[in-house]
Parts: sequence; C-alpha cells; structure tokens
Amino acid sequence: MRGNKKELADSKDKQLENYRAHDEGKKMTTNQGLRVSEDEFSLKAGERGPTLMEDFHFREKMTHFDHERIPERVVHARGYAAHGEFELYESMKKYTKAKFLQEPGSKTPVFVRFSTVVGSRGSGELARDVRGFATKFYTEEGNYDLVGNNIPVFFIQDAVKFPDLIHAVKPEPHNEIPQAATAHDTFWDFVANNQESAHMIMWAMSDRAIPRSFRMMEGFGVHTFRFINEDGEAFFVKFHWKPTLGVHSVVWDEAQKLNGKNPDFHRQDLYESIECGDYPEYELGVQIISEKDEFVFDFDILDPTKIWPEEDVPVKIIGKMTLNRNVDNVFAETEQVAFHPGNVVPGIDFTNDPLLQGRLFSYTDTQLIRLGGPNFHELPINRPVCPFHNNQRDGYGRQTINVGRVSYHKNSLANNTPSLSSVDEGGYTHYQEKIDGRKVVARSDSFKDHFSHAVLFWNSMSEPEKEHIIEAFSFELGMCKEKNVRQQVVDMFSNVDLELAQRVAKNVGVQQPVINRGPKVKKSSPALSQENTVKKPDTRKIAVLVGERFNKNVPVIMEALKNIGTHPVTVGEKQGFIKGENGDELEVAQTFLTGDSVLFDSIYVVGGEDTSHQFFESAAYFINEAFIHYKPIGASYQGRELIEYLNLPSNAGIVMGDAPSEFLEEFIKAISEHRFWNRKTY
Ligand code: HDE
Repeated sequence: MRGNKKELADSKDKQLENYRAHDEGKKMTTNQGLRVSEDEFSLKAGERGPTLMEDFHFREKMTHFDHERIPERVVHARGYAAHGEFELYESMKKYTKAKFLQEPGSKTPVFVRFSTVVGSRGSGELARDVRGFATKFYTEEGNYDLVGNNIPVFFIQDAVKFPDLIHAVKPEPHNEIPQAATAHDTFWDFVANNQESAHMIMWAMSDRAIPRSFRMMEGFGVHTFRFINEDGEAFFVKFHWKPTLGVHSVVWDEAQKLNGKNPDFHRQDLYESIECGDYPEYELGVQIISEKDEFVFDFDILDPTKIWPEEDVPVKIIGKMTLNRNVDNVFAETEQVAFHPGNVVPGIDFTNDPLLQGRLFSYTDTQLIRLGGPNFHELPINRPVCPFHNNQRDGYGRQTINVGRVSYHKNSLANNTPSLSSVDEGGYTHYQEKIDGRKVVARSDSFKDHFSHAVLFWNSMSEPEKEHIIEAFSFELGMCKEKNVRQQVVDMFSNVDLELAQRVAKNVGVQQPVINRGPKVKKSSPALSQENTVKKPDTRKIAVLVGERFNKNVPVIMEALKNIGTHPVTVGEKQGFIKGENGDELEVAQTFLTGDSVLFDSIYVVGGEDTSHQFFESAAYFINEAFIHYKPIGASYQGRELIEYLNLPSNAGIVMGDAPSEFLEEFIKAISEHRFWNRKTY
C-alpha cells in the first residue's frame, strides 16, 4: 500500500471495519445462518423429558461456549489495549531508512497493549510489578513491534534464564500462593542467587512499579537495537516513550487498597480517558550511539541490565503517539494481538544482546500454543495494512484462499512469483555485522558488573523515593518466611547502599550488614527521579464531598475545575440530587459506599448546611485516607470546619479558602504537585 498520509493513518481502522459484526437489530441465526426460533428451551422428549441429541442449536451453542477460553499469556496475562496513531516530528533519515520514520507529519496507525507481568488474567492491576508497554506500528512496509516495559532494564542478561525467573516469581507451585506478587520466598531466593537482577530490583522496589495510570508511565525498548540508513551505515539505538502527563505513582498502601476497591483501576482509567477525549500521549525518544563509540562507555552497551544515562546520551524526541480509540471487543483485539520483538522493518535490526536474541525465538513459539496454530497473523488485529504474499499454506483456521497451484519457490508456472524484492524495492536484509568467535557457553566479562547501575539508580532518588524503596524491600522481605532468604537479600543490597540494607535488616529481623563491598559510584542521573517529572493538573480526578444546602459557589468552582481539564466528581451520602442554599441542584455521582479516597487524586471538602453526623464521619474517613496518602486536600465552607475539627498533624498540601478565585489558584497548584511528601502524617 503506497497511499497518501491520511489513508495510511486510517488504514488499520478501515481494514478492521471489514471484520466488525453489528448484531444489534438483526435476526438470530445459527453459525450456519439458519434462523433460530427458540433460545430458551432445549428440544426434549416430552415437557419433563431428557434433552435430545438432535437439538443442533443447543449443541452448537454449548460447544462454542465450552471452547471459549484460550490459554492466557504465560507472562503479561493481565493487559489492556487501545488504538491510536504515531506522528513523526522529525525525519530520522540520517539514522534509519524505516519508512515510517522519514517524513515529518506522517502518521502511522498503532495498537498498544499495557500489562502487568506476573498475575493471571483476572488479577488486580495495582500489583507491585513491571508494566508491559507493547506497541504495534502498522507501517506501509509491514508491522513493526516495539515490545517494551515501563522499566528500562531487565532482571537477567541471558534469555536461557527466563523460565527460571518466571518460575520463581509466579505463585509457588505447591500451593499456588501468592497471586500477582513478588513478595514471597522463591522470588527473593532467585534474586539473591542471581545477582544480575540487582539493578532491576531497585526499579521494581521503587514507585515505578506502582504507576498511577498507564497514561503516566514511561515505556522503554530495554534492549539496544540497530538503526540502518540508506547508505548501510548502522547506529545503536534505544527507544523511550515519554508520557506528556509525566511519570506518577500511587503509594503502596493505596495500591493494596485499590486492588480491593477497584481491581480494574488501570484499565478503567485508560478506557474512560479515551472515551471522554483525554487521549493519552507519549513522545517517542531515541538514544543513539554510533558504531565507533561502541566501547567508550564504562559498561557494555549491549547489557540489558544497564541504562544509557540520559545525561550522557541525550534522548532525542522524534514523534508522538496518541491513543484515541478503545477496542470494540477485548477478546478479538486485546487478547488475540500477537506481539513479537522480531517484527521489524527495513532500517531496524537487532544487536547481540543475549536477552533479545532469546526473545526472538520465544514470541512466535508462545503464540502457536496460545492462538492455536500458525495462522494467527491472519487475525484482524494482527494483519499488516500492506499486502502479504508467500508460499506458506494451510494449518488450523486458515482463512486466506490462496488461488492457483503454485505454492513453492522457485517456479516457472507462476513466473517465479511471489517474487523477491531487492533492497531498493524494500526487501529486508540483515545487517552484515562481522562476527569472529568460538562457540562457547559463556557470559562476557563486560556483563559481570551487577551493582554500578543499581547504585547509580539509588543515588538518583530523592529522599521520599529512597524511603519508599526501603519500605518496599521491608514489605517484600517481610512476606518471606525463610530467614535465610531475607538475610541473603539484605547482604546482597549492602553492595548498593549500607544504610538501605541496614534499615531493611532491622525491619525484617535479620543481621545488619556492616560493610559495603559494592562499587563506589558517586554519579547520579536526575532523569531517573520522578521528582523531576512533568507536573500538571490535567485529567486529575477530584472527589467533591458535598451535602445538602451546599454553598452557592460550589457549582461555580466545579465548573472552573472542569475548565482547566480536571474531573471533579460529586461524592455524597446518597445517590440522586441534592439542593444548594440557593436552590441549585447537583447530582451525587458516587456515594461514600461506592466511592473511596483511593480512587481519586485529590479531594475537595465543601459539605453543606444540612449535613448529618454520618456525613461528617464518612467525610472524615475520606480526608484521613487522602491525608496519609499525601494527596492534595481542598476545603471551603462547612468543609473547612471539618478539617479544623480533625486537627491533622500537618497542613502541607491542604488548601483552605472560600473565595473561589483565590482558592482555585492555590488548589490547582496543589493538584499539579500530585503528592506532598513533606507532610508529616503522624
Ligand atoms: Fe517478554 N514475553 N520475554 N519481555 N514480553 C511475552 O509473549 C520473553 C522481556 C514483554 O501485550 C510472551 O505473547 C522472554 C523483556 C511484553 O501481548 C513470551 C524474555 C521485555 C509482553 C515472552 C522476555 C518484555 C511480553 C508471553 C527474556 C521488555 C506482553 C506472551 C528473554 C523489553 C506483550 C507473549 C503483549 C510477553 C518471552 C523478556 C516485554 C513468553 C523469553 C526484556 C510487553 O513470549
């Protein structure tokens, strides 16, 4: 397909339209097209008699139902996806010939699936875990998949260890406990005995592992890939997605409560944001290292447990992805999408990162069992938007009807077609890297430093982030029953920071290490700290606690909050309408039973003149929760009295005021801040 810009941007949606079925208003039929006259009672021998085998409608309906489930993904089972488009800002011609990265302003349709790694398909979404961030670009040269995570490094350096890592982190096999959690003995036993995981563990214990929203997390390609330009020149490249809303997280207590209050919190947030036009946006960045600089760094640039510090290798922003359409059907699209880091286009190639090399095998292999055969590329969500022709044939569920008798290469009967493409015609050629070595089962010496970047990460954290990491380690190890495992992990992380290890040791009842044998790294990377991220109020959800005879300014303030792009939601005692002091009405969207402080970014307490004691009790619970989670709290009118009555131990992030414009200015600033870590909560 060599269409114009607009056509390319719409091409995936148009293609999917051919497969959509609109059942509403139609007659019910069997899968054979036969109209159905009865769908409530099966065919029986007499009204109270047994069901008859000849009831083909019953048999078909039940058989289909019996086969509805497919195996969940062995990792990343719990996920949610959306459609969108990627727009290029700046041509990458100098570095790559990939067509979708040539012309500024060009748009490519994309499909993105976010996921947790460890839990089953129905698990809570606020697990402390890595998040998958997989993007399929439907380019005119075929599908390009950037199958990344929200953490830029990985636990292991060689794919051969992946099954071990996953066996260790999944629920323990003798009792299948715990679900969607790393806080158990086998995981931490793996960590202590496979110390290449040190850097990744620092990230996993940080706030990055409990994101506020899929819309507020970064994505990383993790591996070092290769760009190749028209002249055949190659560059090393790392990919980054940077959310325009910044990188934000929840606190651990909140995450645990959210899993109960709303285990769908992240998918609902994504779904509703797209439905209401708050389209999530991520800028695509690349870090590029030229081939001649391969060995100038004090780490191996192919090691997936290392980052390329942004201060040393700047991230060049080259385009923006906008997610603007929810799926029509979660199974057909989100569940059946098949990503593969090996789906590349001319101008993008692999490196010898041994983790990446192993992934190139695993993804097709897993799709074969998960999607039931070799034809999963024909599923609508997986089809490229450009034509595809080859001599592959048959297999379960084959849909394409290949016409003609030739299904082999080379041939004379079909003029030797499908024919091959030269490089100039877009034929893919692998980069001709020169390799000289012996076949060995080994790890390169340059991969043997496991702690320098773990220390770099620790050095880059702000004080509150460090506290959160210490708490996370203390929670996770605190859940391990084997003292020996706790001790080994504490000893391991004394190589990162002695105080970190000592404080965790104290919390989990093991001996405090006394020496740091780790590398002496002084460097830090400010880009790693969430303290330095983008802070704005956009799309934040505010619970407005409101009661009967509310102040006349309340609707005015709510309107103003809406106008700046936040989402105020009324929370009260009962659903239905309440009246203001001047007769205005407000509809209560959520009650104290259905809503909860953890579901909101901030709360605004206004109350009313006729609120009951029960209202005050429930509102006090909301306020206390928001307070211990460091959230901005606003209060006006009767709400101020309540805050004063509660006598909270700190007023950081608490904005009080009755005059709408002054109050709003301060409150909006507080909402942008997201959390007030300097608040004393005891
Ligand atoms: Fe994956 N990974 N992975 N992974 N991965 C899968 O493929 C695997 C790794 C990632 O939303 C599986 O279709 C191996 C790194 C994402 O559908 C499987 C290794 C990164 C997703 C698989 C890794 C990822 C997967 C399971 C070590 C970040 C979800 C189901 C060498 C760069 C994609 C599937 C989606 C899924 C194998 C490591 C990202 C089994 C062997 C590193 C986002 O094939």
